[in-house]
Amino acid sequence: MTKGFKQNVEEALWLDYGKTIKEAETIELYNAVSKAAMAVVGRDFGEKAKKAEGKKACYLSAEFLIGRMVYNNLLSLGLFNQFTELMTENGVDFRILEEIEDAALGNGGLGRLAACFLDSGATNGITLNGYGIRYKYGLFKQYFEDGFQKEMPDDWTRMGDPWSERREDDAVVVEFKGQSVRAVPYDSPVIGYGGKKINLLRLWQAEPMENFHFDLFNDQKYDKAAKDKVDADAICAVLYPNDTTDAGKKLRLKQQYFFSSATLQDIVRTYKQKYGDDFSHFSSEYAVQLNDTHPTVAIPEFIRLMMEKEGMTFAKAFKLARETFAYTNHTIMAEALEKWGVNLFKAVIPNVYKYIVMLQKALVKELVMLKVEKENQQQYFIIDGERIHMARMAIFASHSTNGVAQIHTEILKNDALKEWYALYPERFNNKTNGITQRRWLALANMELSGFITDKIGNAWITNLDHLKKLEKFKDDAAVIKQFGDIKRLKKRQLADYIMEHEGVKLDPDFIFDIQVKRLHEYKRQLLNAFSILDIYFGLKDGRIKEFNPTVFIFGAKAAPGYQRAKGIIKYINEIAKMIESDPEVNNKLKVVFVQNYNVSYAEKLTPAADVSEQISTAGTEASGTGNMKFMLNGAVTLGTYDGANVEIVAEAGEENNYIFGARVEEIEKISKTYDPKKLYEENPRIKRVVDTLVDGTLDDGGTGMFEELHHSLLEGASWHKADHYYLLYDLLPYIDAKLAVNADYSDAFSFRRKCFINTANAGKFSSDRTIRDYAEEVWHI
Ligand code: 26W
Repeated sequence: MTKGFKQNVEEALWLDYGKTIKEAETIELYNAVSKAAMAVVGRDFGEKAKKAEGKKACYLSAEFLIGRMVYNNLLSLGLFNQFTELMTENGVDFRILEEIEDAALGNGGLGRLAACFLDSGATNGITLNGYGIRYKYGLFKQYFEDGFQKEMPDDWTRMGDPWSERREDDAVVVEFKGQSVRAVPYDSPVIGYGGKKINLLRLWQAEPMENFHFDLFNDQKYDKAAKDKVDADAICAVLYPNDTTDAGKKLRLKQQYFFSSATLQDIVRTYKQKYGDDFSHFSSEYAVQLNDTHPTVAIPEFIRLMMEKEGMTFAKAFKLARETFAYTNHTIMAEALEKWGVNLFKAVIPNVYKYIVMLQKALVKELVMLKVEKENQQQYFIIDGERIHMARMAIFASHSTNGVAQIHTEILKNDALKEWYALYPERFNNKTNGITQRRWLALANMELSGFITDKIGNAWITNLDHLKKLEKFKDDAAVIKQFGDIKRLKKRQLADYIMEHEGVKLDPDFIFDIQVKRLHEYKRQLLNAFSILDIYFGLKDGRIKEFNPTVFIFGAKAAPGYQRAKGIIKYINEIAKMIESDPEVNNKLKVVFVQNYNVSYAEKLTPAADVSEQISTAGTEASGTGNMKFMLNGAVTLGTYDGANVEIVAEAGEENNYIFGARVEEIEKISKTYDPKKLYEENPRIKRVVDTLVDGTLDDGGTGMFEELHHSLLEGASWHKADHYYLLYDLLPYIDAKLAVNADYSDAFSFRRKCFINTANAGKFSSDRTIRDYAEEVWHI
């Protein structure tokens, strides 16, 4: 079979395009390679995955940030080497398929986590199938114009989608008030490493019940004839439609119901093929994991299906729901805790609202039974006045609620969800996030992979704890040197890539200090910017004398409607420009903000970092997963005591990382009396950097964005107090830590040794461990 792969590629090329490998366009090559690999997978993978023996976990997620699929799938199938050989034989660089675009069906961490989990499920022999939406447009493409973010649509299937199969025969109908649509599944294989286990990623596409109303068209009512299609298309058009208006909010809710309902109908149908009307085995056949609250409407939908179609009582359906569903919380940011207006909900899915009312009644009954005083009950209400609280529903009607890092779970238990923890302490548990080492080391950093395998064998690919065996080399100067040389090579490669894509020249002898993640105030990219400005002034004033040349690299997308985040991007781009044009410092300091940061860019950036910036305000970043990718690839973390950083330094040692700033307890203590203006007025260094926002040092093109940022730090706004994320509070300790990293870099051996120890202790952060914990403790698989 494997011998045939190369021939199959050539044959597919010839049959479909009449071309040889040498003649083929990239896209043709891509389609032929994918097709040949899909032939190895087999057309029946979807059926097999759906009907796999034993309990099946279903991961319901509004996002799957898969990135580029082809290399990963070739690796998993054991075809990667044959592929590269075939290319080499024909004089083609195997990296040619890097032109193929990412499947960017997600925003950030939550979506990428879903993708890592699927990889780990399949690799570990656990049936874990993903269910979501086949968006027509993924997350927007970003570019900069005069330093401002601009957005372009990401039509990711424009060149085809050879890794999916349309499964017309499995289509189901989803009903909204005044609209019915067909949900048609597109199935992609999730191939476990070694190719033994293949799970399923099923993405639903909304289509009109009838594609075309011939009669209307005949009556020359052309718009009407096409209307059903337009309305169906809207459901899957984009990820997170702008929800500033009611129409946008409705569309969001429609999306959530669309994929939740389709998935449950699908699961119930498959179940019934096996057990008929006997639902006594349901919760030992299926576990449903809700990836944040986005698919929570699946719970009342399940109860509806059981009662309306299967004639079950509410009590029985509710019990089954609780046994089946589990909920993961990914953030405590208030604005991300979903609530729907009752009227809006009723206008979209009145049929489901009924079951939410039943859940609310069951809740009150249980509160009484658990002896919660009447005056304390309202904080639990699923229907609370005019709002439906999705997180409350998810906790109440499931058997498990988990956070995604130890500190995050503690905050859920003791603060954000403490009233629920008091009620159901046994339901709360932690599952610290992880990343798949197949993509983030084996594929993204082949040089380091080769080095590691050379030292300790290749068992780390499926058991990352093996990395610990590297520790015995930590004082071996030759090994550390080799490790450092690989880093230098990855920095060289990134520099070439950035030259090509951004037109910016980087020197691999600089320190590569990288902050890449969604743009959000709590992640504090602005704090990083301030620290760079202080260093810049320090270098010019002669306050900073010794300084190892450093490039600060940023990558981030700002949500299109998030003006403050866009202001921060512009600000950093202006800083980059100012420093670049200053001959006094531009040989030591550099700033580059790369455009269109995505999974594929992350695969280039992560291996090249010396310093990983993880500087969120303590208590705000649920976990972070970028922090783990950098650690695995041998960077030191410059970060706060937040999210998974806490566990990273517990594994790799505080002495091998750079932790600074206020901890959660300290922030809590000062929050009432915090006065950023006082800090600003009393400390000239703070004042100087903050005032670059308004004193003409940097120009926001007349938009008022910088002024607004300045105001938000010193005066606040109606929705947030001044400097809500404590930038000014942490600024000086942060700069001290940054300068400490910089000074430590001078001793190459001891710096690389720290990096090496980070890699050696990254075992815990494999998503294989996370998934095994979910399987055992939540899904009981
Ligand atoms: C309701 C709209 C919405 C949707 C998605 C708001 C916010 C989001 C985020 C993109 C959610 C997200 O990505 N959260 C991240 O989840 C990661 C995986 O658990 C964590 O590592 C990150 O800390 C958390 O921010």
